[in-house]
Amino acid sequence: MAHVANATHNEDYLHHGKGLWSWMTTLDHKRIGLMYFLSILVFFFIGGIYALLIRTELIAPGSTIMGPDQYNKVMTYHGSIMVFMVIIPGIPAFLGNFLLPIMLGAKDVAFPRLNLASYYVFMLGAFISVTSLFTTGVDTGWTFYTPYSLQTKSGVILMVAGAFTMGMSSILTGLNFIVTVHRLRAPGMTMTRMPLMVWALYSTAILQVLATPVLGITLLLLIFERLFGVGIFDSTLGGDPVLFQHFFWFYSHPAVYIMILPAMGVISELIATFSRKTIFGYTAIAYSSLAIAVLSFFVWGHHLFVSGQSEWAGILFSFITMLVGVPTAIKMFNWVATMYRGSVKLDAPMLFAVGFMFLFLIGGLTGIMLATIALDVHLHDTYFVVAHFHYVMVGGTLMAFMGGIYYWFPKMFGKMVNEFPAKLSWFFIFLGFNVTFFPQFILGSLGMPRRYFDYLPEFTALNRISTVGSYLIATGFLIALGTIIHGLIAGRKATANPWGGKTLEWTIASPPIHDNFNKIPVITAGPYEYR
Ligand code: HEM
Ligand SMILES: [Cu+2]
Repeated sequence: MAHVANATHNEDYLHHGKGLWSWMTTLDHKRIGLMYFLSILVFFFIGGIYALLIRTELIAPGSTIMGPDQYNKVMTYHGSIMVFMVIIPGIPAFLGNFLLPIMLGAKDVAFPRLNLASYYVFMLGAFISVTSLFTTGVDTGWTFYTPYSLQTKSGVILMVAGAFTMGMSSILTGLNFIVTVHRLRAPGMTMTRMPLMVWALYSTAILQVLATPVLGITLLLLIFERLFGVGIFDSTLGGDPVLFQHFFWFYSHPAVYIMILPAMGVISELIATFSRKTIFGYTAIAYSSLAIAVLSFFVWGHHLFVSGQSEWAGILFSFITMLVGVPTAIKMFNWVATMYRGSVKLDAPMLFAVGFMFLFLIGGLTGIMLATIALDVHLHDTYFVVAHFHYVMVGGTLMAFMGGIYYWFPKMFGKMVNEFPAKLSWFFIFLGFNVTFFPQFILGSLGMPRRYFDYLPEFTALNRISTVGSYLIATGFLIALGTIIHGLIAGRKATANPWGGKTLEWTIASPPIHDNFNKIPVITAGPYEYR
């Protein structure tokens, strides 16, 4: 056995071990990353179908394709799938797993078995959540707010137990990444020589490990309360429903940074490579990731401005929330400064990076608006909020995710995708996104509430535009899917470094060998040495 393994060690990781079983039992971080990719892709298309159902219902006032009960469920599944099964695991578990060890000059993550276990725990959680579909369904929205989530007769327990389980997976991945960064860096790879993607994944991992347990406990309490009537959140039993909101957002605000920090890491890599320049303000970008991670623990109250918290608490949370704007702006300025006088090449990955900067800027600035208490009293729970968080999660995270996929695709599969359809997919996604979500800022400020299946007739025109936009986005993602499948089947062979990147993954073969490196590299300089 041993000599067979030795003989094949220089084979690329895709062919190192054959058959389904060798994939399902693999300890290779690269293969585990790809297994996440496939799963997340499936979830994303299911979540996307729910999105299209929502928007189609809202194409006209009154009931068009479903009734109010069904709408609430469709909206809940859309939100829960997209958050817990797509955007939280997306970049760290897929791109992170694939890249982190390679970027550090390591053969694998610190705990490969735990890494595979995390994948199965994630799938188990997803499975448990999905079984709730076979009950009467969940209609609470992805936030599971009490007291409604205690009263509604539906599969809340299953959905929540699934989210709890996926949370476990997220914690284990975070733990694995933290230890990997501290223990497995190649000789000479000091912390300040790590690629910015690694800094972002590291900051994210801290959040995953520290914040996710709070969600876990909260969801367990919710399950206990439903099963045994223990009286924690239910006021008729002496509990406090607002306590749930505090607990929930103590996790879920950091969770939005679990979604966006890795995206910022991807963007830093793309901007450096496609501007052919040493990244401007490396240290500032690296530490601003940590600063965002720390600050994100002290802002949760901005979700409770109108939930009856004290005025002082509101003012404090408002102030701290605005502080997050500082490290975020530091990143923005440094990216722009890197592009300035660089030889910028607008290949498909870079188009997504530029799209990210544009859309995330709008998402971020409208966040500052929402952090202003007086404005939030008006905008809370309106479509303004829906537009804001989609600009962050889709305009931000998903754009970076797509850019990252196109950028690292040649490394992963040893093949190129065609530039033209890749650019075309960007065009449809970018255009469709703005057509869908920009009108929602206007709808929200005019007072259209979110989470309703119906609206007043005067909101019809803007809603219709928004729905057409969602079909454009869907077209864009279908083109992207086709581009990727075509690349897999018929793509040109990729060289080791097709984009001229400078980080370690571009020094090894495409696709990499099973052990990543023939010889562990010795690092003598920073990650972006262009001249
Ligand atoms: C790409 C096309 C998408 C479209 C057209 C779309 C559309 C919508 C719509 C119409 C709603 C209902 C808003 C409301 O009534 O409150 C909604 C809710 C939501 N969406 Fe999306 N969405 C898309 C993608 C995503 C993605 C990628 C995410 C990932 C984070 C996401 C996360 C959410 C969340 C968390 C909610 C809130 C659900 C709730 O209130 O429980 N969406 N979306
Ligand atoms: Cu928040």
